[in-house]
Amino acid sequence: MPEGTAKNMAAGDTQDLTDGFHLLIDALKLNGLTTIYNVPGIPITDFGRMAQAAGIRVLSFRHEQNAGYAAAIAGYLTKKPGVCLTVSAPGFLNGLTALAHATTNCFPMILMSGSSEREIVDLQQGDYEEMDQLAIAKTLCKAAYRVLHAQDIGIGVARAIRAAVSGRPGGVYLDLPAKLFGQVMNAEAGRKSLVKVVDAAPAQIPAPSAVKRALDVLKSAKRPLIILGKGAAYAQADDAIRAFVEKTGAPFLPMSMAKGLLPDTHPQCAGAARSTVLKDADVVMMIGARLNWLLSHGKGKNWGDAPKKFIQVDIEPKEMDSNVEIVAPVVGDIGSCVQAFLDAMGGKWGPSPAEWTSAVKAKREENVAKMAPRLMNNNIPMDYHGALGVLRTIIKERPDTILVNEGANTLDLARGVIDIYKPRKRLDVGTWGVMGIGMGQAVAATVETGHPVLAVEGDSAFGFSGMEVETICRYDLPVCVVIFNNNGIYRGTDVNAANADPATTVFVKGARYDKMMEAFGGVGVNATSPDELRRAVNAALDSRKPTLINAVIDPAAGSESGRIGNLNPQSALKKKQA
Ligand SMILES: Cc1ncc(C[n+]2csc(CCOP(=O)(O)OP(=O)(O)O)c2C)c(N)n1
Ligand SMILES: [Mg+2]
Repeated sequence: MPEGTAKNMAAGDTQDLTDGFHLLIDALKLNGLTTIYNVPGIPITDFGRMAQAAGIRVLSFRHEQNAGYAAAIAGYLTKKPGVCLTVSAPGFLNGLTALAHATTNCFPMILMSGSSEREIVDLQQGDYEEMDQLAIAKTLCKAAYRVLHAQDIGIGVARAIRAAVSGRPGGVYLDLPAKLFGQVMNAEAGRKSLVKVVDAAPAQIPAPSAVKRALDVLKSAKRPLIILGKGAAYAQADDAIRAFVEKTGAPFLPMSMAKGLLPDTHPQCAGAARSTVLKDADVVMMIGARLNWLLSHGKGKNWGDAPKKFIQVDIEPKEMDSNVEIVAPVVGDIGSCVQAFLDAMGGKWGPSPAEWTSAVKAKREENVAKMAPRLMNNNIPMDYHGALGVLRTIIKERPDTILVNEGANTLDLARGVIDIYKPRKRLDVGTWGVMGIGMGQAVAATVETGHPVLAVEGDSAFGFSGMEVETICRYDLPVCVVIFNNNGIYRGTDVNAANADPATTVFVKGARYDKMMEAFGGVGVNATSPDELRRAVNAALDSRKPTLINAVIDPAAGSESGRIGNLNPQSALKKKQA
């Protein structure tokens, strides 16, 4: 197979030749990967240009981490790997956090990074942006590959796609040495080397015996509970999941990104009675949800003393018994598993015990009623509830809007207050509780779905990706960012008793984030009351213009670490002295 640089080829032959640049473009297009989230530079600038010229949408960000978070959430929303493209060493490292985040959250993503001269890197002779990227990526993602020869690009891309989406999805690293792009080969042989991946994420059908075992346990329950995780939302088996949950009649609890799989206002939704159902349930069926810290590992005081049986539905067999005994593991993809449940349940499935469902309903109504007046308060400065009450109504009126949410109080309170009505309409910090996903997710969410985005951001959280408001303006995206500006992390009231430096958790007081948006031609609004906030958000969603609303929140309103202050370590010494 002829291979070399264009310079070595006789000028007349180039008609029948292709190169690494074009093979990579063709391989991506052949597999329907037509959007790339990118930051250009050596050695991938020309590749980005050529990809754009070839009809791929190449969106350039201001920082690779944000491009990476965009790719990760694109994967979640589409079930196809989201593609992030970066330069070598520092660009690669900037993208790596998002790749690890994608893997932890089970989002399919491919990080493609250019890399420097192999021979020099391996001898550590100090090349431009020298780094053994493959070795570093390996420990932080599901799979990592390097393509050294143009004729292997087709196979390399195919492997990356399969690794990202099959089984439990995750992040894949594809190392693309600079020399690869310029390699030339016969065009016909190049075409033949490409692979269109067939059935990239094969269905994984659960064993009938496992399905029966799970249904037997569920049927035996006096106080059943179904927990839906973002794995269930990812599956895009929305109708089957709804039919199954409704057929069981059991209360269900959505994890934050599973909200909207069934509407939060559904009569079986136990979101507003979370502590009651976790404590009192006797059988818990988890569907695409893991028993990690977000569910207190399935034990401890949140789960009460009553003995419980756990049923777990997950594509990853290793997930079973991760924290507590799973009496009925069901391994398979969520769509196939839920369909198997529906088929095996047949016509005869009694309703959930009425005593239980009415107790949950009563608790839920009590909590909702308690919350209602707080959400209607007109306090100035605004508190979280007054501002969130406004946003809750707006999402109710515009249920197709995608909510992006990060922060501490801004996250924890918005998660509880803002009801979601449709699947995959709430995107947030995920398994790690990571700050910085905001603007990347906002860009990808609207690019991938066409729906407008409402990004509800703590002022600290926003800062991690704030420069991407320029990106939002540049591509003229229908994104409305609302910053809950309480002058700091958790609160804006901390004081440093030791010297003149500000306390570690506070920011410039009275900052005007809205001016940032205006700097790039977007709409900026400073909102000091619930009414101003309502008008500004509605105007933004009507106009679809890039908008940033600086919502002025009482600096004293928040609490340390939002709802997870208990995770802060306490000194035994302090306790002794107290
Ligand atoms: C990458 C990353 N760095 C740091 C943190 C720690 N952290 C958790 S929440 C938070 C910011 C909370 O402040 P803000 O976004 O303003 O929300 P508020 O509670 O003030 O509403 C930080 C820095 C994190 N979760 N992720
Ligand atoms: Mg804050």
